[in-house]
Amino acid sequence: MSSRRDFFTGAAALVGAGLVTRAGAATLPEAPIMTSAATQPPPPPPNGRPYNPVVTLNGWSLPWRMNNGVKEFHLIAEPVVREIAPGMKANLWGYNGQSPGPTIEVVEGDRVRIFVTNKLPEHTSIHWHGQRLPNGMDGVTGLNQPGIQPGKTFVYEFVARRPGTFMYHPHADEMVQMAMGMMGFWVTHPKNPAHHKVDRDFVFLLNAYDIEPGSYTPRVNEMLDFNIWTFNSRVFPGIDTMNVRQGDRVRIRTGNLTMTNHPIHLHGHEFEVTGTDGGWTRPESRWPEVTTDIAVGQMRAIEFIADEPGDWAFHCHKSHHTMNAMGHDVPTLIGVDHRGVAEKITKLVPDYMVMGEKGGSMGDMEMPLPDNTLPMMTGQGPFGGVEMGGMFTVLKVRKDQKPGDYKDPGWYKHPAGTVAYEWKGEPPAAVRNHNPGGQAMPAAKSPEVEVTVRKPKGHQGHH
Ligand SMILES: [Cu+2]
Repeated sequence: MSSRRDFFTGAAALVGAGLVTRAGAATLPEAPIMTSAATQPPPPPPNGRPYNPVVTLNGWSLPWRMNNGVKEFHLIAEPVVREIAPGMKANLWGYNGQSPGPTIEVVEGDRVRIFVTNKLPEHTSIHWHGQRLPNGMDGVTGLNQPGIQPGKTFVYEFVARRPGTFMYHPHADEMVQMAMGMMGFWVTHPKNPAHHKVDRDFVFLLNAYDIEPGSYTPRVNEMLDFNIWTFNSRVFPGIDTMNVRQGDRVRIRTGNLTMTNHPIHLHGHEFEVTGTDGGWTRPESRWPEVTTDIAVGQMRAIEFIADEPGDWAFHCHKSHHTMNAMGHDVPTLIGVDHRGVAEKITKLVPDYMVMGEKGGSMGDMEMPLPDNTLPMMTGQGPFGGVEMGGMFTVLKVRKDQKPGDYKDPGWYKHPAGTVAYEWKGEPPAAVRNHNPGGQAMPAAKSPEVEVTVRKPKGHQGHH
């Protein structure tokens, strides 16, 4: 496993270094490969202008080579195997060993040269979403450049003129290549590191896949019915938590490269949108929110002071986006007594379980699954099943989390008397609501149900 730290300290494990030699192109920068899907805490920049690095959730930032004042990066577009969460892997396309690709971090005013080598079976290109750049560097195949054919390397070069939050993705056979996971994050830091300074700066992309339970490769021609909703190609409980110190100013930057919008919701705090894909928002344009909707192709940077200690949910508010596959096409059975049916089926199929009679909860009862898929709603918390999947993680706010420490501090220890509890007093006498003057429901006569039919007036005897 190679990490950024390994790279900077010159450790071996640089799978990509061999590629450069094989290509015989001595001028190509190294293309480090990441083999782990874990969050790689950011080292400070080894050279160039100083900046405060971001933390990519379940991702990493791409090291560069400084060449006569130009920051040189090497991206390799290639098939990868991405662990979506423990228990499920997907055959995706990505960059440098992972999907999404590595985050690229540069500083406002940096001249940047990006080598892109295509190891996919078809042509590709990279569009630098949101950047000011020469038109011929914008990456739209056919419009701004020819496609990068398999085996070929293209060079993009421009000055990172505008500080802010960006993405990169192909503009070639886009529907297939993005459905396969080709995308990455880009941050251009302000020239003055004191500007827009925060204590923690998290980034990730919203992405989605259609992977049939038990299979490994996304269905690339899917238009709407995706079934795996991910933060950086991970689902809960595979998404790392965001661990911060109480009182930290926290920024979370998100870009949406799915095919639908996501109302992203934070518990326990209010935030403001301080940046979009167009740049920093003006302070007088901001208002407090606890949910912000992120449309397709948009980016949002939210900021808040993490002043409430605890384990706070952070998730997309579309409830089917906090579920994994197998949540589709299940009929609503709330209130339906199908015990008799279940009994008969159980005689034929032992262990058969009818879903949904008392709601959809499966928190304490996970069904046996085919290989390589995940439970619909899962994850264990300190009080039992969390019953979530997909786009869900936890913001952990702790008094004793050290500055620069991103390690998971474990579950929150609640002060005595601050957890919701079961009331155990005497129940009050039942009171029936007679609802005088209103339309009371007729009482059902067991076992037969009496149905009252109100006939329309004025039509009696006219049929
Ligand atoms: Cu969503």
